[in-house]
Parts: sequence; C-alpha cells; structure tokens
Amino acid sequence: MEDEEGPEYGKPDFVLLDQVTMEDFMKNLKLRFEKGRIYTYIGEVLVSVNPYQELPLYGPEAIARYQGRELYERPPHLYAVANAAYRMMKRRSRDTCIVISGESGAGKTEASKHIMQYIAAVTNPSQRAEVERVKDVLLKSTCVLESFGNARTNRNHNSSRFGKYMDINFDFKGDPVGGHIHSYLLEKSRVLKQHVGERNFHAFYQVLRGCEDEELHALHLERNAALYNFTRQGAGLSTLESDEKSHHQAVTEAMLVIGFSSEEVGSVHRILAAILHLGNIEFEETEEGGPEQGTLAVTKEELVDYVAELTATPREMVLHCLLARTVASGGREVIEKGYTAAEASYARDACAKVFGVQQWGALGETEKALREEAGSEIARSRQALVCPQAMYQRLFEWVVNRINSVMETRGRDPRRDGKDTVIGVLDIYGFEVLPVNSFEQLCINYCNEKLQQLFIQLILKQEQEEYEREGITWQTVQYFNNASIVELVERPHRGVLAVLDEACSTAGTITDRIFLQTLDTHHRHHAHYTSRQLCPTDKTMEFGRDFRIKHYAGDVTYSVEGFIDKNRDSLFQDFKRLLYNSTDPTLRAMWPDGQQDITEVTKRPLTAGTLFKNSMVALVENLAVKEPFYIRCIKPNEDKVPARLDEAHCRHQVAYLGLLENVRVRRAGFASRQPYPRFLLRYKMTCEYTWPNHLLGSDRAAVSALLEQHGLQGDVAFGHTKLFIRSPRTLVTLEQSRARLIPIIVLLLQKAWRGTL
Ligand code: AOV
Ligand code: MG
Repeated sequence: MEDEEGPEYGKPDFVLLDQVTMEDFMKNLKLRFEKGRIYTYIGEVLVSVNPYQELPLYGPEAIARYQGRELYERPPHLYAVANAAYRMMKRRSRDTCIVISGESGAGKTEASKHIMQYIAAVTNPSQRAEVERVKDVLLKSTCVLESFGNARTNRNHNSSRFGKYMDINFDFKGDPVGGHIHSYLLEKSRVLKQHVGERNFHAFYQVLRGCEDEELHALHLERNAALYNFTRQGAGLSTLESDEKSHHQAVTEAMLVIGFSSEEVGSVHRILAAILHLGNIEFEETEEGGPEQGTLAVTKEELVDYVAELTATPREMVLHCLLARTVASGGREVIEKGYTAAEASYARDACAKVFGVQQWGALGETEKALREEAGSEIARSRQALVCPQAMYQRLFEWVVNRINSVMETRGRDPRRDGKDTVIGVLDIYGFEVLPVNSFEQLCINYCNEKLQQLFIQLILKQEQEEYEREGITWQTVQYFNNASIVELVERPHRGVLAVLDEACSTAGTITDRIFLQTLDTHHRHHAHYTSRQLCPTDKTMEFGRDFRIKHYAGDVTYSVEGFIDKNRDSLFQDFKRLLYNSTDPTLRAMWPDGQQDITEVTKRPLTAGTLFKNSMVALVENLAVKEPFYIRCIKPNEDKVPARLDEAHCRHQVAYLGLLENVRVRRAGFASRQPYPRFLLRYKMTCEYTWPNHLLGSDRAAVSALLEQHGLQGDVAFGHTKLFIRSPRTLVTLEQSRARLIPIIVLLLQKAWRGTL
C-alpha cells in the first residue's frame, strides 16, 4: 500500500491489527474517525463511518487518484471499491455487485451516490453521445427517486423509504449503455400517517414550496403545508424548509433531462395535489339514505371537485368511489352498496387506528367490539383512506418504470443484447427500530436479515468451507448465523409471513389478534420469538398486540395492529376503474388493471408480504451469482452530529455486522486462490524449472518449485487443487517478475521465428 498515511492514522486495514479484539478494533476505528479517515478495509470489504460533515474526500481530483489503481495502492475509499468492481467487470467480464448495508442513517445512500459518480467519471473517455445520455439518466435518476421515495424520519433526515437495486449495463468497451432500477416495497402508509417529528415524502413539500404561484393556484393548493392532513402531522414541520424550492427545481430539471415530458411532470404535480386534497376530505354520518346507499356523506364538497378536476375524472364517479362500492354478487350480478354507519365511524378514525398503531390501547371496548364484529365490511371502508396511498404507490412505480424505459430502449445495441456485463449497486432501507413497529418495519428488517445472511454465506461460510474442502489447516472462526431468524419470517406454512397470509385469506373473521395467537402457537419455542403471552412478566410488550423478534441487529417489538390490512393491500375495482378512465394519459397509464370488469376480478392477488418475500429471494439469487463487493456502513451517533463517535453505539454495530469475525476469517485466510494449472500458465516463465514446461510430476510440485525459487513459499498454503496465497504482496512480486520477463521472451520468440524463415 502506498504510504500516504503514516502510523498516526491507525491501520488502514483491520486485518493488520496486532490482535483481533473488540477493543483493538474500536480503538483503530475511533482513531481513524477522529483524523477524518472514515474508511477502513477488512480485506476487500470497506467499513465506512458516517462523518455527518462534508469532508474533502470526493470530486474529480480524488477520482483521478483512484482511477486504474489496485485496491491497496491508495488509502481506503469508496472510489477504490468502485474501481475494483469496475475493473473486475471489465477485465474479467464478470458481473459484479456492490452491496451497501448498515442501519438507518449509516450513510448507504450517500455511498451509493459516490459510487455512481465515480463510475460516471471514469467511463466514456471518447464522449460518445449515447453513453453520455445514459450516464446523465443514471445520475439524475437518484435525485428524482429521492424526491418520491425518501422522507425525513427521526433517524435520518433523508431516509430511503424504499429499497433500490440498480443494475448498470456496460458494453465491451466498459462504457455504460443502459441500466435498470428495481425498487422494493415503498413505505406507502407514510402518505397517510407520519410519526411525531417525521414528514411525508419530500415530493409533497417540494411541490408546495417550489411550484410557481400560477401552477399552485391551478392545483388549488396554498403554500402552507399546515393546511393539509397529510403534510401537517410531523411536529414542528408545518413550515417548509428553505431549500425545498431549489430541490423542486432540481427534481423538475432532472425529470426533463431524463426524458419526462413537461405534460408528464404536470400530471405528476396534479396527482400529488389530488392526494393532498383527498387527505382533507372528511366524512359525516347523515340521516338520509339507508343500508343500500349507506349513511355516509362528504363534507367540503369542493374538495371532490378538485380531485375530479386534477385527476381528469367525472366528479360523480369520484364521489361514488368515496362513498360506496360495486361488488360482484353471485357471479355476474353487480350491486352497489353504500358504507354503513359502523363502517363510517371506522373510516373516520381508521387513519389513527390502522396507521397510528399506538392508538390501540386507547380504543374503547365498544369500538374494538364494533370493529371485530363488522369484519371485512369495515375493512372495506378503509378504501377511502387506501386510495391516496395507492395513488402514490402507483405514481412512484410509474416514475421508476419511466426511468427504466429510457435507460433500456435506446441505450442497447440489439446485436449485443444479453452480452453486456453488469455492475449492480444495492442501496436498501437500513435496519430500524421505531417506538412502534409495524408491517413495514418487519419487511425492512427481514430484508436486512436476508442481506446479512448473504454476507455470511459469501464472506464467512463459503470461505471456511473451501478451506475445509481443500484440506487447508484452518482454525474455524465462530460467527453468529442468522439463518433461523430468516426462517422465522419466511418459512412456508409456519413463518410469520405465511401465517399472515393464512389470516388474510380467511375472509373477514380473522383479526390481527387472532393472527398473533397463531404466531404464538407456532413459535412458542423459537429462540428468536417472544410475545407478552409467552412472557407475561415482560411489561415492555402489550397483551394481544405485540410480538418481538430478536433480530441479528437487536430486538424489535412489532405491533400486529393493521398487519392484516396492510398485507392484504386490497383496493376496490371502482377506484382502479375511476383512474383508468381518466382523460389524463399519464394517470391512466398507471392503472392498466382498471380496465377489468368487476365480474372478471376474481383471482386473489398475491399479498404484499408474499410479493416482498419473493422479491427478496430473487434479489439474493441475483446478487449471489455476481462477484460481490461490500460496503459496511456504521452510524457514529444517534444525534446526527459531526465528529462524535459514540463507542457503545458503534460497538453494537461492529458486533452485529459480524466485522470482527470478518477480520478473523480474512486474517486466517488468503487474499487469493488459484487452481494450480492457471497459476502455472501465468507465471511459469518466471522459473527455470517450469519454463517452457515442467518435468516435476505434478502441477502442484511445479508450483512449489517456482515459489521456492522466488523465496515466497512461506506465504502460501497448498490445497488439493488450488494454491492459496496469503498476502497480495506475493502476487505483486510475481506480477513484477513476469512483467520484466515478457519483453525478453517476446524478443526470443521473434528471433526463433525469423530463424525458421
Ligand atoms: P442511509 O441511506 O444509510 O439511511 P444516508 O446515506 O441517507 O443514510 O445518510 C444520512 C445522512 O448522513 C446524509 O443525509 C448526510 O447528511 C450524512 N452523510 C452520510 N454519508 C456522508 C458522507 N460520506 N459525507 C458527509 N455526510 C454524510 V436509510 O436510507 O434511513 O437506511 O433508510
Ligand atoms: Mg438511504
């Protein structure tokens, strides 16, 4: 490693620690952090600590210092890892991926942006216009997706509320020619409900603050977030942050650069406005009507007018969707039903009850009974509330698809289709524990368990298994394997998600409480599961409401309130049809399933949990076949303050991320391994016994003779089929020797060739 960093900066690689203890690890981490060295390696894994301040580490000059260098040549950096992934992809035509993990606020999204910037900066030296366009889209898409998919939370002011995996496709020259974004489960309940101190998705505030007066007027909005139910809940946040306007401009510009038309951008604003208006509609019970029409009416009728105008749909249909629904009864017959008084009262409070789960304890017994009694009928009344969040989800998905369409259509040479190599960058929502945790947190934390499992598989388990297979003497490193927690969530039939699906498929009668009882029955002996029922003395959980999973990163208590609703995630056909029939082509494109007739819609769609599980399984499969690079992000303190590393907090993360085990495996392990024939092919010219061919009986013996001649035999171990090389220096020595000899060999060959003429 080039000595740009003296010993006063600690060890640039934890593998170099004198002893692998938590104390030594933390000492090194802290020392480096205090000196502004936020990056440190464990072999090829990069540990990154969020500095919470701008450091002079990035930009074109820094990029130039890393470009084309080996990982160990420069101080640890994200650029070095991006460069290593890029070189691996280019030189060896291997698909690679960069997996960024760490808890909420640890710096994953920022890391992913630096990686993208590095890749954009070092590619396309010949300035091909099409490649430049693709690069532009890749870079600008981040800003757009953050606007629609990120929000301020108590843990992170720019928290990703969706998971993102971006594939970048490279042509044979190593230039980006296309890409694809996969998004995972947007936390859409945030549209309706935000916890104290948190905000809705940035996009809402950006529109309120950033649109010109004229446009705002046309949207029937006022420049005051405190006027809207969906943007006023977060405490102290009713005033709009000052940079919202410039963000709005940046997002709009990015959308136009990507290729959204100005009509589409206009539609997006109208949809956001319609959602805000929907959030302000209130319902009241009326004396009129009966069981057929229902007893529900809308107050502030002008809001219905606004929604109809902004969504370009007939007013009467909007009203119908809010107050009644069409159901298929006995196959073909179609009847219209209004919501009942019971449903109405549920609807009025459902926002608080379903999405503000902490309200459960405060619910009166009558209301609880009412809710359970009315069963699925009542659940349906939440359509009025589900509509806005469904609209937002479809909007988000449409934005992602729209970006994908411009990255895919023109960027590719059809003759080379399928022959591109890929770098995937994964930036997902980090592990989180909130005061109240619901279905979304279960999904987010399960996702993090899956990624930890992949890390274990690739970095810890496979490594050790190979040593065993090759007969290398090896002191097994113990590590915590989280497989049983992953199983607890995803296992067929008995896992939390399967039990939840079972509850959802039983129409109406199963409540969240019964779902919890079933979980208790199945998992009463599971080491990572508990609930108040199973542990009556633990007053931190509530009877009939909470269960707890001991995740790899800590205990999380989940409240089952709303689980069934959120998992079922059903939406009435009326609403889909309403939006499909919009005369706004953008909105209409978001609702293709609205064309179906009510009588055709019989098949039960997959639940949100199952869809998420399937997408996680596919993601892990996709990552597992790629050459992985890991960024392990650490959050230095809970208060988001610069230059403060809270030891206990970091120690916990180092422990659960398995970083010490990573160092141990790596230290005891080997930087490189190669089958004997491949090794010989490359280096045989560096040794008189092996050049041009050896007569030593076996390749293994030949390799041994070669290494002995170089005096390198102490740094290797001989496996059954492969040579294991401990330090990268050995490879460098061999490479240098080879490089010195190649011109001589070429000369000799030329002479021999002339001689035969
Ligand atoms: P996350 O992606 O890991 O959280 P972010 O990448 O959004 O976390 O980082 C949180 C905040 O920390 C950023 O908004 C920056 O203010 C600061 N930060 C992170 N990395 C750096 C850096 N390298 N230099 C300066 N500041 C930084 V979540 O999406 O919530 O899991 O779900
Ligand atoms: Mg993030």
